[in-house]
Amino acid sequence: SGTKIKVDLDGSTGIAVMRLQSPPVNSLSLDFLTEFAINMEKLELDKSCRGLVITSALPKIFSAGLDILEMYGKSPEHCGEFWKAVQEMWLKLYGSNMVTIAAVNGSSPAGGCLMALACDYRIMAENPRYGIGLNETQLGIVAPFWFKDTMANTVGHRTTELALQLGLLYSAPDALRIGLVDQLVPEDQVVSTAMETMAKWFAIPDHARQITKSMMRKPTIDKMVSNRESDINNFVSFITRDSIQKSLRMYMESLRKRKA
Ligand code: CO8
Repeated sequence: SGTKIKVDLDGSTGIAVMRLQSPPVNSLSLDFLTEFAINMEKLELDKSCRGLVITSALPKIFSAGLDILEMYGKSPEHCGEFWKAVQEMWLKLYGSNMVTIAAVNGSSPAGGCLMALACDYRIMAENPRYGIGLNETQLGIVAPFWFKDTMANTVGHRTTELALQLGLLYSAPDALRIGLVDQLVPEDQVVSTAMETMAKWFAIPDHARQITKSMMRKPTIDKMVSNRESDINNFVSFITRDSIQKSLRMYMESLRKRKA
């Protein structure tokens, strides 16, 4: 198995903890996404596993979202393969039969936010310096329809309209206020609270919960699956445009300048 994600399954509790450990910022590279998919497949098939907690092994950052370097200066073929892997991550997580809880112990922009949104429940560290949201427009790019749908399914249409147009990154308290996360706890209690929360979800019979989850999410998943090829084509033609490549370059430079 790989090295960017560490999974510990406790057979006695039925809970797997997935720790993202891809420094410096847990960006979702093609390698990372491939490892994620393999781990999800294993856990999904493992009858001793009923619940999954996703958290970060890095300080201050849950995930910086998609790896910008996978989208910058790359061939259309590479971009297409990368996008397919991003779709796969979402399909596996949003459609999981397990109880999935995001233990968001740091910042979680864009694709990081999508990953948290695809879980059943989100617990975030109460630190107001941590931001979460779909900030794509700030990079000059557009969140695809299924990012938008996942957000709207969580916080509603109007809030999503504001959040996506303005590319808002919400502080942890604001994220709680709009329902983007479900609960804030002190930083050192994010994972332990996720484990406690899991017990509540485990008290519900799996089959009834799974059918209900599927009923809520299937239309959104079906829509993406039936548009999967065109979504890849759209992404590739959009991301390889000169103007968009220029936006990405400027954004990466702004990240560097911010530091200097
Ligand atoms: N991809 C690649 N590299 C990254 C990324 C990223 N997403 N984020 C940060 N890095 C790099 C930085 O450039 C930096 O590299 P270097 O050391 O070489 O300068 C290194 O990681 C460390 O970053 P910081 O110094 O910025 O670390 P901080 O702890 O100060 O901040 C943050 C961490 C808050 C995560 C900050 O790095 C940040 O805001 N990053 C950008 C996050 C972001 O905006 N991600 C959006 C990615 S796009 C996406 O996920 C969805 C796209 C949908 C596509 C739709 C197209 C059609």
